[in-house]
Amino acid sequence: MASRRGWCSNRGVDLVQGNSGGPDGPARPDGQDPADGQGAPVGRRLLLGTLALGAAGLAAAPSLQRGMENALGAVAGKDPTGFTGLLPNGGGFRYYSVVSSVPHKGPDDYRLTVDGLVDREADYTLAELRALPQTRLVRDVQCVTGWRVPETPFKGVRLSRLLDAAGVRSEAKAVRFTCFDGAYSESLTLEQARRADVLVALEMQDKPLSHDHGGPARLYVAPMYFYKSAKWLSGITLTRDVRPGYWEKRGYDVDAWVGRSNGRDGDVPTAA
Ligand SMILES: Nc1nc2c(c(=O)[nH]1)N[C@H]1C(S)=C(S)[C@@H](COP(=O)(O)O)O[C@H]1N2
Ligand SMILES: [Mo]
Repeated sequence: MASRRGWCSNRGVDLVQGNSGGPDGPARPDGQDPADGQGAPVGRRLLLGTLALGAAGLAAAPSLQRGMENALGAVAGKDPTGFTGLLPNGGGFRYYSVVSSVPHKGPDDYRLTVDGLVDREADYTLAELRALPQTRLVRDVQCVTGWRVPETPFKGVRLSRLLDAAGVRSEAKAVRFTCFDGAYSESLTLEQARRADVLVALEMQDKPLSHDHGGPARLYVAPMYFYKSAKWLSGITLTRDVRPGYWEKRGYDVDAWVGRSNGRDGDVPTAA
């Protein structure tokens, strides 16, 4: 478990990390409090180092960004998986981003590319994605840090449809996802990616995906912890091997089945 210390070392929101756990349960997959220092001298040191860095980062941030962080900070809980605040009217959802600001994209400038080990590269506009057959799924959303939102509808295009359209070459064994926030990434094996409950989601809770929730399009991987569901999706690349994503390079499981990974065996699976 030692390798998992210090996951939270990223944003200025670390400034609010005194109240570990927040209103929604344990802050870490193993339920330990990273700030209590008990049996975790390294974690404690890392957290304090982060506090200093976070404060410096915040002081240097442009004022607009600072304003946003303050607004979020007012309602922020704490969480190791990124900069977080409760979303107003979010029905229990938390807002996550590993960067402090993300460009807004819509029908005029959103693009989703499919490339890598494919026969036909593709570049979809939002209108083109909307014109494809849509699949609606209703499952619980489960974050690896403990919070869960029951029966949340997601709707969008099955990822398998986009893969089939691109003609996946036989050498391809995995899929890498990139995001227009410029920082986040995710990955799935090809077999996982072809599951019927993996979508490029355009709607959540029966409304177009809001910017905060990763709109206009995000990945939605129903059977896995929510960090697999990359927001602001912009690229789908077929690769030979699984390339660990942003959080996976920082200690989270690549195969992130709810209830069977990340040491969270008590979670009820979100899909069959
Ligand atoms: N691009 C991007 N996608 C992301 C994240 C992120 O920081 N950036 N955080 C992940 C995590 S840890 C969670 S729990 C969910 C949160 O989604 P929400 O902000 O819509 O609640 O997004 C996942 N996808
Ligand atoms: Mo998360």
